[in-house]
Amino acid sequence: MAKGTVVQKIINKHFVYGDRETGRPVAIKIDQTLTQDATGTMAYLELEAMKIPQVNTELSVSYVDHNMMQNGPENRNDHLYLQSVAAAKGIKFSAPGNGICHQVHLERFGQPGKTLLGSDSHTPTGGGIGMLAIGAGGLDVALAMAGKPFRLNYPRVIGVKLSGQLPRWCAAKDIILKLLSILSTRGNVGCIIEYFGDGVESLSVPQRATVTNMGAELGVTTSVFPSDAQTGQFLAAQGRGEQWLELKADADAEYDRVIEIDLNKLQPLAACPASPDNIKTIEELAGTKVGQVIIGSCTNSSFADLAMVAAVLKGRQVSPDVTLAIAPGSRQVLEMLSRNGMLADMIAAGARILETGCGPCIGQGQSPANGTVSVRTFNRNFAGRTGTKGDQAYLVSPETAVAAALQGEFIDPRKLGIDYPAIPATDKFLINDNMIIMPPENGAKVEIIRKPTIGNPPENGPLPEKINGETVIKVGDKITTDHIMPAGIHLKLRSNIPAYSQVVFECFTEEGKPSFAERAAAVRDAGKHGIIVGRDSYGQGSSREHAAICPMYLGIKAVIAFAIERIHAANLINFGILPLLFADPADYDKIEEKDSIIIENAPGQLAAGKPVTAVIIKADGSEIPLLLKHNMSQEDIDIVIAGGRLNCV
Ligand code: MIC
Ligand code: SF4
Repeated sequence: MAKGTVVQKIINKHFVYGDRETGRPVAIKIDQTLTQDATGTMAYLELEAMKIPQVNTELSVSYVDHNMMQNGPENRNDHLYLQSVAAAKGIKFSAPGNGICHQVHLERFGQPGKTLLGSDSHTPTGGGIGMLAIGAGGLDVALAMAGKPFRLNYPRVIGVKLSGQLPRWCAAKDIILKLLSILSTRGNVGCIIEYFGDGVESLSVPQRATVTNMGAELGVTTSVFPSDAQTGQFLAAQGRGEQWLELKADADAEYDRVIEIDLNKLQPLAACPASPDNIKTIEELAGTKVGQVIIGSCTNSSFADLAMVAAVLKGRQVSPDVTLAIAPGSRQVLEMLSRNGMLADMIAAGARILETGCGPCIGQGQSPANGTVSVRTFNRNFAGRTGTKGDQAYLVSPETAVAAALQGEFIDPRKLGIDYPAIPATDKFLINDNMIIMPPENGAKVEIIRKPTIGNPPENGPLPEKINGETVIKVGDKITTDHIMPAGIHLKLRSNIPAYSQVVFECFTEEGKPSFAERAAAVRDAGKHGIIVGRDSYGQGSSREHAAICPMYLGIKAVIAFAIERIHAANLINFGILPLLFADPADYDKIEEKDSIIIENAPGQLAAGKPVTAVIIKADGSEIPLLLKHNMSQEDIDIVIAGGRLNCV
């Protein structure tokens, strides 16, 4: 049971209540929170609904990094709301342009041994500095800001033993791509990854953060590195040396499973369309023509990453068949590159410099042309996320990306014929926190700015006695929250639930046929309850709670699948939607869209560890019994019965 691990030590230190047995719920104290704008507006509206005068954490930061296009007033309206609510509630505000939440948090606020809860699935980036950093829905983060403990299932700890050193031109990205090829994106719910072994020592904090960041794609709760001399060096270089503490597993630590990766044997890798676990070596892809290269995102835009890119580009020319775009992860990185002249080397080589933020990673611009290959240093390549239907997005290291940009096709960077460049030392980062706006002493006097595009969190009634359900949609395996709630051009609707709800499952709407929203409305108007049927690993990816709020708004009462991913399952519960599982997967084939699914005495049937009986009624009136299960604790059950967590607090 994972004794003597870093994970166990941090959980023990933050333990509030629960059962420290694998798979059982435990509640931990949260030291720090972060939000970003796309999930943050809803989180702060929820915090306001709780009537908490000031946050109850050691540190809470509100970042603006996702919605920065400002096409129309919505984005800026959100920013003004976020800045004013931060001032009112005692939260630091990182203004648009200051950088991507995970990158800035690592640079300026991350501390070994602390817990961090963030309303973004890549919050585990903080594991690179030895934090227990977990992604969650906005409502869970709002509750943490209110001082409530966070509930998780006591994890299975997977120890990943790293040995050796990364060969030249192989990168931290290749470590996590290798691990994705071993563990895949499904089946890892309830696990935490802990890195150990002598291979850890040579990895810098930003390299470790690349690994823990993309650990989100494994579907694990989080990933964590020990805090050692590298951590101390990074903190000192950020002017925060006094925040270092050593944190390592005991020599006889026990992991629930151990995976070994020999860094010496790694090769440059890519995640091929359309899943982060579809891994091939660059050698296998060599010669494939590339139309676009983008370097950036919270996975790969540290100073060292971009300095390497600049040094490779210096005096060279981007292939005329490629557009190369670079989005530095933080203003610290951008300012350092511009002061030391490396930005000029990028520009001279033909790079297009984008604003510091998420940008193309969340489909905000730079959509590739139809039928062309896009090579990105990002962490997700779900179908359509680039904004182009049928896109072909490959996820790679900055080394592989810059090589493709020069060559116009995939090439193993070791074959470029270039010596690996020397990168300027980072014993001192440039520190300029003037875009982090501190809250005033007395927040009570602050006026919260609410422009007309800022809505309210929708309300929900208690769970009905009888779920008189109808299957509104039946989907397959690995449905991501990007499928459920598209971002890209719709991202600006995040503060307006009625409008955003219209695009639920948009990717499955066929031309000329009614949308999911229209079908769900028809079910609701007929006095019935909407049901979503899925298969394995339903709700992968983004933490966006809109993937629960908008279906709730449309009258959905249950999701039935083989397995539901952690953050999404928690979001469903938080908004009063039942996360149910097939007791017998063969029943999936017996259900068709429009079939009725009836659950009599729903609240009465729900008890921890007990099955739920239901019946499928086919179009011809025939009935098929259906047995369902769930993983909800008694606390979860009470929340769903109440119609969601806001009704309980
Ligand atoms: C993402 O990478 O998908 C996002 C956009 O950062 C999301 C959050 C969101 O949807 O706002 C995430 O990872 O949680
Ligand atoms: Fe932003 Fe992309 Fe990171 Fe999500 S994964 S936080 S969209 S950079």
